[in-house]
Amino acid sequence: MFIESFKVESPNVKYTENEIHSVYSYETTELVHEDRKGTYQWIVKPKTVKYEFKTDIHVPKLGVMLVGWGGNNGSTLTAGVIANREGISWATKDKVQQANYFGSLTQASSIRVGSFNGEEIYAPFKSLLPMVNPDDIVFGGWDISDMNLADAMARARVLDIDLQKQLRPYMESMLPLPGIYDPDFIAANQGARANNVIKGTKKEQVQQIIKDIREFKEQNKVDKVVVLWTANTERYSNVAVGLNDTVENLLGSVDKNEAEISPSTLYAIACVLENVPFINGSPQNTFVPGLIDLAIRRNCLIGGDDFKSGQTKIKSVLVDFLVGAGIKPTSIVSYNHLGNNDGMNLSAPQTFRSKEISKSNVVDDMVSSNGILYEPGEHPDHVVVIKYVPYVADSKRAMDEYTSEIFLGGKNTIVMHNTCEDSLLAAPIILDLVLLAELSTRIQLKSEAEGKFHSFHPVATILSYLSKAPLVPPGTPVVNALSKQRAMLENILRACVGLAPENNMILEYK
Ligand code: NAI
Ligand code: DG6
Repeated sequence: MFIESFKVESPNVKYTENEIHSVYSYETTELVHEDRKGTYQWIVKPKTVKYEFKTDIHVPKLGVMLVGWGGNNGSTLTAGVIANREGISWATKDKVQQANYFGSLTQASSIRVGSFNGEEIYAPFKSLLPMVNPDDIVFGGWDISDMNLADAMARARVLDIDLQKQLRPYMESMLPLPGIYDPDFIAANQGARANNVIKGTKKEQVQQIIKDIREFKEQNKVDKVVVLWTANTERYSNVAVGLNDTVENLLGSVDKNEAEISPSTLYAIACVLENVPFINGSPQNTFVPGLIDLAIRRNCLIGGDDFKSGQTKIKSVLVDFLVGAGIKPTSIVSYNHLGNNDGMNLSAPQTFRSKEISKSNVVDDMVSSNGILYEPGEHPDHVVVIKYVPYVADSKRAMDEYTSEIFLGGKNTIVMHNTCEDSLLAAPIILDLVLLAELSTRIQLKSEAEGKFHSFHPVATILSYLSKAPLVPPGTPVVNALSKQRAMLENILRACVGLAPENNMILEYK
């Protein structure tokens, strides 16, 4: 059975007119490796830590500024939100289609809240805590191409033509602000669309982005802004002592107009200085060490990297299943071809390399979790191929071959083929990223050992479910397995309303 909303009644939860306050027992373990009578033993001690969570229930008017607003993802997301807000329906060759938010974890998935008369009861994910309604988001942003959003939507060739016709009047007047363009960081084939660029030194470019954010906030009367990079994949920038390894060196390099500071890092610096959350939806190393330290110092949310939309999402489910079932993946080969502008940009070796890295590291945690299957340091062969095929446009083809060793040396090969508009997968993920980033800035917590409430660590691991290569604070484990990422996010939000983590035990019926 499905219910629309619920309220938790518990001595551990208090709803006031400003916040939800919950007291939460975190059940965890402490490990020690000790000499016990001459032999070293692992001792596991279960422990309970008391936490308190405080969630500000005032949902702000949210502005979202996209870097790369006029790209396929940016135009598709903007179009999709307007279509939902305006309740637009359109004729396809199959049926009359109604706008929806399918593919969004927050808007279209559900959580289990309990059992009632022997029936499982589910509620919308978004009913857990007060969240911004995506229909109310005000969009803006930058693009190095000056095309208005209606023409950008047509250029993307993603949406049905009848829908495009209805959306055009809403989108014609939406014009991207000039962006920071540096041809050294993206493919040379992007030069032709760069007709809308910010001039000046890197320092002046950062100042311009700050000015743009302030003006956007003011003009649209929004309470909060989140900035998200959905622009071209850049090449990796060099990380070097004296260049970008510390806050001082990074900011000093901007002052000195150092060539190696990438556009994405410049946008991110501007956001952190302005205390505006910044999320990176592409694979490059925008978050150089000096920038991560700056975000930590200023307690400003940063998150990324690279949207986990299709092939990698399935990989982080399938390999988790195989390794979890005691089956040993030994070779994973992932091909994809696509014909949109992203594919064209990725046809250059240096930008492809950024994507290859983020697509390749996604099975590490699953492999290292099973020492029965894998020797220390052993890894499956893992190859990623991306080809640009203009004809297929945004309709990406992904082909995967997983070969595994099974019982008694047998081999099992699974082959998968997936065809899908890439931007229709990415747009709801972008939505979730900005909605969850905003929500997480309204949550405070403290453990029993901490005197004061504090926000989550500024490096937002809570967004991992949506990222191919989750950015984590130094010394924090990276979790790629999709089910664990979802459980982490859901269980933290449950904790904020005093609900126990979903443990799937259903002991009531045992
Ligand atoms: P796109 O090429 O259609 O859009 C990117 C836009 O960014 C273009 O309009 C371009 O003019 C603009 N741009 C480039 N550099 C800029 C800068 N420095 N400042 C402002 N604007 C700039 O690409 P698409 O398909 O929208 O993808 C965007 C990004 O998202 C890519 O990096 C892609 O790799 C990444 N991504 C996409 C996924 C998907 O499923 N669609 C999944 C994972 C990541
Ligand atoms: C080709 O790989 C283009 C990329 O931008 C991908 O479409 C994107 O990274 C999505 O990757 P995945 O592996 O999540 O489908």
